[in-house]
Amino acid sequence: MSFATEFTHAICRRPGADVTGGLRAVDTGAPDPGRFAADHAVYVAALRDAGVDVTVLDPLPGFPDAVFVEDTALCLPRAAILMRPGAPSRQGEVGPMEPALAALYGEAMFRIDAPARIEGGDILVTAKEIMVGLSARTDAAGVMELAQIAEPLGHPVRVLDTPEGVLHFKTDCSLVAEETILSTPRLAAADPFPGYEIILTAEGEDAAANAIRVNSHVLMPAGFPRTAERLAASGLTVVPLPNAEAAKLDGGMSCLSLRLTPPA
Ligand code: CIR
Repeated sequence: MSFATEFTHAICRRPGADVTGGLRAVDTGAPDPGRFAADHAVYVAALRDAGVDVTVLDPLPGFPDAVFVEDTALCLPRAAILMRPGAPSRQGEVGPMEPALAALYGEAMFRIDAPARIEGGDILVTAKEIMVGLSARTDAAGVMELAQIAEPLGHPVRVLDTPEGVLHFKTDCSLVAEETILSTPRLAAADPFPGYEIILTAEGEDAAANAIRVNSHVLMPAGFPRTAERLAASGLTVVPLPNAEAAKLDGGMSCLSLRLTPPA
């Protein structure tokens, strides 16, 4: 196991009442703040069950998407990198994340500067590389700045494409074991993961692709039984979690936390 699958800490932020105004590609109705808060509590409990110490931040009024903390930073073993979200309404979420990260990383913090744009949801970290998907939220300048910071820290950066119409690269894939990626068929079609074992989401279950490996558990959205079976058949311990409210805002398992092990 490596830093890509093993973590001691996580940071989450509770959804606020204004989560109803979160960004969404297709409007299937606003999430219910009470149900979202209940799902979030279950998610935090699952992280704790997986063995991580979770910092839960208060809601951030005025930022309806602030519950999706993953997009604000990238946490590596030796440093945290503050992102610069491509969604203008989300750029103000980064500053308020800084103190929580500084408490764990001290001075080992970097930031992506304007005008580059990059969101954590487009970044898949494995032990041997960092993959970044270009998307409507992440541009080439963002990838270049990330590479300038991450490569000297020992993480080669590889740029890929996010499938057309998909919010983030990791909407369609997850690292579920050291060298095993869960992917939608539409992303895997371009053979973007040479050298990795691939588990495909089952037909009609693309929305199961955003899962997270946390220590010995794989947290995935509930409601995708055939993909869950495929993961279990590979020997993985699957924890299905309610995600209906976050899904209304195109959010999934990875978006709801920053997972990390602070530098010693
Ligand atoms: C957004 O559109 O930015 C939010 N409604 C969803 C962000 C999901 N984040 C993620 O996949 N990392």
